[in-house]
This record gives sequence, structure tokens and C-alpha cells, in this order.
Amino acid sequence: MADENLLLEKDGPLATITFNNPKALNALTVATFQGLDRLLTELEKDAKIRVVILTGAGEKAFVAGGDISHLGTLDADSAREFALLAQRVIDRLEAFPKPVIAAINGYALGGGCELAMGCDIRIASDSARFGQPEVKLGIIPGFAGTQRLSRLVGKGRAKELIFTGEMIDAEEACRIGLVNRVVAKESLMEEARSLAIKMCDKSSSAIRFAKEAIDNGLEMDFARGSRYEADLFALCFTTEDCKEGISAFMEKRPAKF
Ligand code: DAK
Repeated sequence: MADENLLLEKDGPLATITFNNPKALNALTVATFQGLDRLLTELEKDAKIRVVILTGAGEKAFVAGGDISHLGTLDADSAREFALLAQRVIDRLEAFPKPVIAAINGYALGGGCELAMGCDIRIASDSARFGQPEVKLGIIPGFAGTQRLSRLVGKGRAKELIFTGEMIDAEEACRIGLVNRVVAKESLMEEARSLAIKMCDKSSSAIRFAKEAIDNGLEMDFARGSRYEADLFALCFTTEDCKEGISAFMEKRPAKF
């Protein structure tokens, strides 16, 4: 247990973090982001953990956004401070050296959608709903939603979602590339775990380098991104995993990473 609004469960190589304030549809507070930051520090150091799954408690929501009940107390300085804290933690999630899967079990709105977009892979239950409803509150997405949504689904679709504040269902989210796949509500966690397990017996250093190549390379032009990939490719040859992977293939045995 990390704090009352955040649960951590470890099961072999998998860690599951659950946003746990179902009465308020798991709305995010300053404490949630601080707690998530602490959990990421713990999971980064824990060599046994190879993949992290994020999900929401209860039947209705992954995360229905930032906690609106705190919004009215903000001035420009405190709003900026909160946005920067949230952005820092979501950036950390995106750059986390192990894969992070969002298992989206219901509403992923506002800050909840922004949090999910900081994960490497999003799997949605068929009951999930997505949106950036901030304009209904007279604000804009502040946890890098304007940046990640447009990169993920394109500028036009991002503008449509952000300007209207309308929700879309899981099938539509999948169609536009906001989620990787949609599964039955009952099998969401099983699907997320079985996807995670497929990564656990692979080289963790290779996965980390591939994640860096994709995420950082996307912010470069093609030539620089390819050059950066070549540098990371070269770095693989300094790892034990590379020796083991190649030896295992030559010796016709499964690799042990
Ligand atoms: N914050 C706080 N409470 C929330 C919440 C939220 N984002 N979303 C839902 N709840 C609470 C509801 O107020 C209700 O509480 P009670 O009345 O039972 O006490 C409970 O969760 C159940 O929600 P509903 O009764 O509304 O459930 P429905 O099924 O009828 O509707 C809904 C579900 C997801 C359509 C609806 O709850 C909804 O529209 N929720 C708000 C979605 C939204 O606009 N999200 C926020 C986007 S803006 C910051 C704080 C906040 C933010 C930024 C900074 N600082 C402290 C600096 C906000 C950022 C955003 O994400």
C-alpha cells in the first residue's frame, strides 16, 4: 500500500498500480502524483519487476481527471505548479526504463486520459470512455494532453476532442490510435498481464533501448532518429543480454535473460 489513493501489488515480474478513490472516480490530487512518483522510484530500483500495469479501482473509472473539487481554490501560480508536477510525473512514466501498460477499465478523462497517454501501451475494456473535457470547465488540458494527444492521433482529431470536450468510446479510441486494443471488460486484467508476460522473458536492456529509440527518436527528424537508433544498437553489444541472446540462438536453446 503506497497511500490510501494508490495501491501497489507485486506478482513475480509484474507490478500493478491501482488508482484507488472509486467514490470520486479515482480523480487525481497532488498527493496522487507525489505517491505515484514514490512508487516509480521503488519499482525502478526493484530488479525483479520487469513490467508495470496501471489501472483504476471500481467498476466505472480508470481516472476521471484531476480532482475538480480542488480547482476552485487555485490561482495562476498554484495551477502552474500543479500542472508542472503532473507533467513531471507523467514524463517520468513515459521515460520509465521498464514497459508501462495502461489497463483502462472505464472513464479516462482529462488528466486520466493524459496519464494513460504517458504509458507505452493502452488496452481498453469495452466499457472505457475517453475525452479531454477541460473546455467545459473553462480550462485546457494541463498535463501535456495538447502535446501527446496530437502526436498520438493527429492534430485534427486532437483538436476535435479538445475543442468539443466530447467523450468517445473504446472502439473509436482504437480506430483513431488512442488505444492499442479493446477487450471484454471481464478479461481486461488478464489480457494486460498476458501481454506483460510476453515482455518478461525478453532482454530488459534491449526493451529499454528500444523504448528510448522510439520515444526520443520521434522528437527528432528521421536522419537524426536513425543515427540515434544506430548508437543504441551499438550499445546493445556492450550488454550481457546480447551475448546470451546470440549464444542461445547458436546453441539452439532458449535465452535466459
Ligand atoms: N474530480 C472530482 N470528483 C469527481 C471527478 C473529478 N474529475 N469526476 C467524478 N467525480 C465524482 C463526482 O463528483 C461524484 O461525486 P459525489 O457526487 O458522489 O460525491 C462521483 O465522482 C461519481 O461521479 P458522477 O456521479 O458524476 O458519475 P456519473 O456516472 O453520473 O458521471 C462522469 C461520470 C465521468 C461523466 C462525470 O463524473 C464527469 O463528468 N466527471 C468529470 C470529468 C472531468 O471533467 N474531468 C476533469 C477534467 S479536467 C488541479 C485539479 C484538477 C485539475 C487540474 C489541476 N489542481 C489541484 C491544480 C483538472 C484537470 C482535469 O483533468
